Amino acid sequence: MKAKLESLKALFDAEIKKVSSPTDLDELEIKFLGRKAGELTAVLRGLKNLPEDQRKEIGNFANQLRGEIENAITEIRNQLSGSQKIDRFFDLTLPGTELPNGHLHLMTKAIREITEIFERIGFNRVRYPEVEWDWYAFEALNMPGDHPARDEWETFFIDDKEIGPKGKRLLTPHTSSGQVREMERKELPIRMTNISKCYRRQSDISHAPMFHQFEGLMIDTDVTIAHLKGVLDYFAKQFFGPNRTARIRPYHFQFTEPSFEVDISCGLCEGKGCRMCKSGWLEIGGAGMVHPNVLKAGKIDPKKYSGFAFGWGVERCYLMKPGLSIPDIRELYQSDLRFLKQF
Ligand code: FA5
Repeated sequence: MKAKLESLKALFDAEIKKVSSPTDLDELEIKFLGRKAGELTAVLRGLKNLPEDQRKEIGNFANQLRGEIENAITEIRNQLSGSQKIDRFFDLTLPGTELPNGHLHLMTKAIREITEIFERIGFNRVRYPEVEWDWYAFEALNMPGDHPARDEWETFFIDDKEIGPKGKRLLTPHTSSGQVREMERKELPIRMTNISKCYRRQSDISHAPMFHQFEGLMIDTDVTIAHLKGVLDYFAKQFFGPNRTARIRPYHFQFTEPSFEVDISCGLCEGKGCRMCKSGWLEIGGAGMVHPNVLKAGKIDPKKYSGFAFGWGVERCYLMKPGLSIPDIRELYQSDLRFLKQF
């Protein structure tokens, strides 16, 4: 048996020298180590029939030989694949593999566009906390603790029991919470846009539990509704197109007096009324003249100063742009690349 193994070794050493391609090597491997008809495999299988005293010695020798054959085959395989790479024709002029190019999320683009439009007329972008005190989100905005108007803001509270000097903590349900913070922080006059995430216990095709609002606030001496209307018209033209205008309708908010709802003329019928808009106008959000109680909460004298504020949803506003048709607002936040790549 040992003699048979030695002749196998001599045969392998001779044959591996003749190998010149991966196919030759595969054939050699099968010839010696193949599971069915490999010559060394057959010897290894026969070990169990040897007398006890020979089995150990011959077994060791056979296993050592198998290790040597395996190593030699691996080494030659590496050499062959290395040399193949070098031999292969390499065309330097071919274009490289292009890495996929990402792009900004639709809402990031919208926020940048809105920021720039207001910057051009001197409104600077600010940001205030998303985890807010009840005081800034409601109390300072003329909505005392048990006021029913609070229900309209379907709020997420952080911990109902934890009440500090500024009330409970909550996820801010609107960017109006930045109004009094801005009044506390800044010298007058104020011209700010606060664009931020807002949270409400709402979820359907036109409501997302997390969405964005942008809030405009201007406070100075002698600010009137005419200034508000001028800014709204300016925004309508810059954001939606030169033929669009804004209109205001009476409404009610606790923190503005008088209060309005703002509509933008429909882009399809330009205010005449069509199947899409019915009335010729599309509702965009709320606005009004800052309530004297809110100015007082921000330590501003309402006899000397006045101001306007407006607050709209970024998503709803952007989806009103011509040519965009998104059936469910929540799709914006499902991170589905097939959807997001379209924009
Ligand atoms: C407010 O939040 C007021 N703070 C707006 C305001 C500011 C009025 C300043 C006066 C002065 P309202 O709840 O209507 O108002 O929300 C304003 C806009 O936010 C809505 O018109 C809508 O575009 C958007 N919005 C509200 N809830 C959601 C939601 N769950 N998902 C998406 N957009 C929403």
